Amino acid sequence: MELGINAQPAPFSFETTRTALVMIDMQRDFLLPGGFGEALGNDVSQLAGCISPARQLLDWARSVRMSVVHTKEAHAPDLSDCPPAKLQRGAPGKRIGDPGPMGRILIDGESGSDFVPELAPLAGERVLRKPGKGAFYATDLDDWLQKRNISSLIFAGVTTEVCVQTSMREANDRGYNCLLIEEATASYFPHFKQATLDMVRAQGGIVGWTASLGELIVDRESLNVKARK
Ligand code: TIU
Repeated sequence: MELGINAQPAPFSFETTRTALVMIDMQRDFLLPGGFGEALGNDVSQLAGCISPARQLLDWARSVRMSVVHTKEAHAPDLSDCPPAKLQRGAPGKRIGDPGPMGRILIDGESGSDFVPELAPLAGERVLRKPGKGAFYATDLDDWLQKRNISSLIFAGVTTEVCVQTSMREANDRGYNCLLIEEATASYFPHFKQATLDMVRAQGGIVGWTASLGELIVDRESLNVKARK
């Protein structure tokens, strides 16, 4: 199904069968107290507002049978995939692999690394563990998308200027058309989120497009009206 929506800096058109929703790192470690985000000194409450819009976006993607990828930033328990430079970030005792209230910080399999319940993946949706900020670094994501003939990606998740923007830039360089849904992403720093939205869509969409969630939801309702006729 070909859809076209209002977006910035220009309308965004995509074929739903050739598009994937990429939900970036909606994990307890970033969204809840006691995880990696808080260990780095951030106010995690800044991210709460994007959970409900992200869930609406996910419901919409499921309703149009779009491919869904849920990424999680998490490291192997032996830290073999965590470079020393990354390991040394943050205060001693609160670094990656250290014990916290949700298990070892940013370690795969610990409760902190899991998704918040509102954004839990369903069977058939791809869960992609990644050791870096970008979803394409040291993962099979590009191959996985190519095998499915996917050419457009809809992005959401946290944080806007770190893992979301890095992943969008990686995808843009690989030739994907990238759309970021404004309400479904958040930063610990609201002005960084705004700056990221601005820089993505500047220069004629140098990294991609941004759109309000309402553009997609409205479209779904108009599709339902069409389907009833
Ligand atoms: N610290 C921060 O803003 N973000 C991260 O470390 N990872 C993600 O953005 N997922």
